[in-house]
Amino acid sequence: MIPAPRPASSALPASLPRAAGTFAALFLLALAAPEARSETPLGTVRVAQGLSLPLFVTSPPGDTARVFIVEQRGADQRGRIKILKGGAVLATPFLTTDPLSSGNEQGLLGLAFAPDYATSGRFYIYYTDSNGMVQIARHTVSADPDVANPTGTAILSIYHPFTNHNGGWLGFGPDGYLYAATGDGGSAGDPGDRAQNVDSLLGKMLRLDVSGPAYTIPPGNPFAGATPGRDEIWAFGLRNPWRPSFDRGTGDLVIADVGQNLREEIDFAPAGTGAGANYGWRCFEGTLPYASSATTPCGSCTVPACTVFPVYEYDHTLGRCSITGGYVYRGCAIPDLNGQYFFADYCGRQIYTGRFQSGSFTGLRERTADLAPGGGLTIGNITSFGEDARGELYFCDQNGQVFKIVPVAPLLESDMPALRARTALGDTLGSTSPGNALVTGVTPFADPGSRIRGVGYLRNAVLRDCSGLSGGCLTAHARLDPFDIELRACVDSAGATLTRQFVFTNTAASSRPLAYVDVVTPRLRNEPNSSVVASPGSPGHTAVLVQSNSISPDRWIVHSGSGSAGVAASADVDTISELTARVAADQPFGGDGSAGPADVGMALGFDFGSVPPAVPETVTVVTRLTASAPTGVPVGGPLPSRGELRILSRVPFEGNLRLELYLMSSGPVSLDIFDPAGRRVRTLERGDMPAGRRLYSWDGRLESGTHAPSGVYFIKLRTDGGALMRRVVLLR
Ligand SMILES: [Ca+2]
Ligand SMILES: [Ca+2]
Repeated sequence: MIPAPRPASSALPASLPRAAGTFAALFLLALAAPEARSETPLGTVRVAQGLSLPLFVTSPPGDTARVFIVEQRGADQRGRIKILKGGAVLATPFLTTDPLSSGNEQGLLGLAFAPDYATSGRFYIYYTDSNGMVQIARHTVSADPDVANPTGTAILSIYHPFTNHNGGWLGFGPDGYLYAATGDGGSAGDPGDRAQNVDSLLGKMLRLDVSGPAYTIPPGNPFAGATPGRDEIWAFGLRNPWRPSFDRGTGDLVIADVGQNLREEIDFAPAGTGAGANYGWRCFEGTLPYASSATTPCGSCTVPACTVFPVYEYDHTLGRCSITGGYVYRGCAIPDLNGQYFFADYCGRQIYTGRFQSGSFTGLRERTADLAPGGGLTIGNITSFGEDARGELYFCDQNGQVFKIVPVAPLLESDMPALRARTALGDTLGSTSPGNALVTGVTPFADPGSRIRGVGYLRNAVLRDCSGLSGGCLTAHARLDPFDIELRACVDSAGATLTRQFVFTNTAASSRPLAYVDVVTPRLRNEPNSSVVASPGSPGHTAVLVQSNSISPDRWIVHSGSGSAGVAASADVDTISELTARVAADQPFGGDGSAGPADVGMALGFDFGSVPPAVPETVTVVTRLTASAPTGVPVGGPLPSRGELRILSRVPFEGNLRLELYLMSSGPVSLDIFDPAGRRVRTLERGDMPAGRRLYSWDGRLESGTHAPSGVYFIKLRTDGGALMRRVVLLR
């Protein structure tokens, strides 16, 4: 179990003073500032049970299909990593370690996937081996993505004198370096005075560059090189850091450090800071003086400027005895929890939230009752929190259970960038980087009747993905204060249409203005004048845009939409340079001055005027591809006599697109993927091939390895006997 009951400390003075413990913000042009809203009720669902001492939960970056659970130790003393996938824990572990040491704080303690795990397959584990040594090792995934190669490579070994206080957290920082939190070596009161000793790796936060075969010291490590102290150390003065984390939204580092007998604490380092920080132990337990140190680089424990005190500490009342650190919530299922840090006490089983603000921790709130799972289930001693690829939070307990924190009424699952990315078929306008997300799917505009003025974006928006994809339909739920938005987008292969329906509901107490602009940048023919604009109908009716397609000029896209009664519609077409200029003039957004790679921008606007509270307003937009179905249908022309290409996956596809190539006779072949602008984005095959059948899959990535945006792509097979194309739709 984690952690051990602590022996009473003889170093503790008899009397000590009790220290005092001390939806994304949307940027809207036309709408009023967001109003205070009632908070989403929280709940807990059990997602796994029957595990053997689970004590960590994580996912590889971008892997929204799987959650990995660390088992500290089984009856055979082996640690395991198991995969939760499709609602069940897979029978075959992802990884099984050798037998480990069996102290109740020992075993397999940490797991971190490399930021480039999708391509490198590298991940790192932290464990105590059968001799009690702390080991950090690198492993790699096997050809089966659900199974790791069993044999790892030792990265770092640290002698550990006692069985307790092993630390055990691993995590990659926003700087790409691996951070590892070690404990002070154990026993009680840090008898070896190791946490203050910068020649020891114990009681430290370490920072390693693991991008090469062996680790190297990142530039900027405070004790690197000739500076006295171990080069690996990032920060020191920690007792038993149990579950630090990086805030995925800000890059801030949070360290929960388990105290001795009086104080549990949370240390905080804003992003880009914290090098060489002395978090105080064993000079201080929390803010309470604890003991002297013969090794502190400060020369003495009484140099206050030398110690970074916790931003929050609590005492051992209420049955509390050991902090379990968690995460700053950055998921999308519970937007009003954005920025709230979750943590728990292992012994008292309380769960709390609060917010890091201007160097302090504010708004502490107990969530234990909120998160009671009900249904006869009880939460045991909480050993860890976890964060999945979407930023949703989990926690696990010593009874073998893993719980997920969920909204009781999951109405709001997505913010706007995700909505845009998932729905704008063929539309890559705008960056999907946090803080730079153009909102082209739904956006208010300032001046009714103006052109694209009012293309909106979410200031500080974080790209998240809680959308649901079922059949050919995507559903998403968003909030653009004060409007709730329900989205349903469906691809009809037979009808060759994409139908998007938005239902806006004003949640404010009074009427509010609402306007909707649908910006489409289909990157059609390269010359803007090829666009044909059919004038919008009279107010309250339909607007139609027609453009030809650069890939196949004989085909046409008809973009039409209609609003409810009294809605004014307008339509407009811009070249990309005009669009960029408009966007830059209206809403400059940091770090990305380009509206996107599109050649032509089209905008279709609906102005609802002033919308009363609680009246659903609906917009339906149909994008029709008149000459071909949007799914796997040959683009046209005679098929090459010597080859055939079939799409095996259901389209639109989300993960892997499976293809079957059949060649009648051997010869040169190229198999490439193009975007709608005709640019080759990925090559799957190039060279001579024998006759016969061969399977391929496209993982939805560009040649650079990054994820291709949602949209239309063309798979082009070229043989010496001709070429053919298949059209597919990728939805993220
Ligand atoms: Ca050094
Ligand atoms: Ca401290």
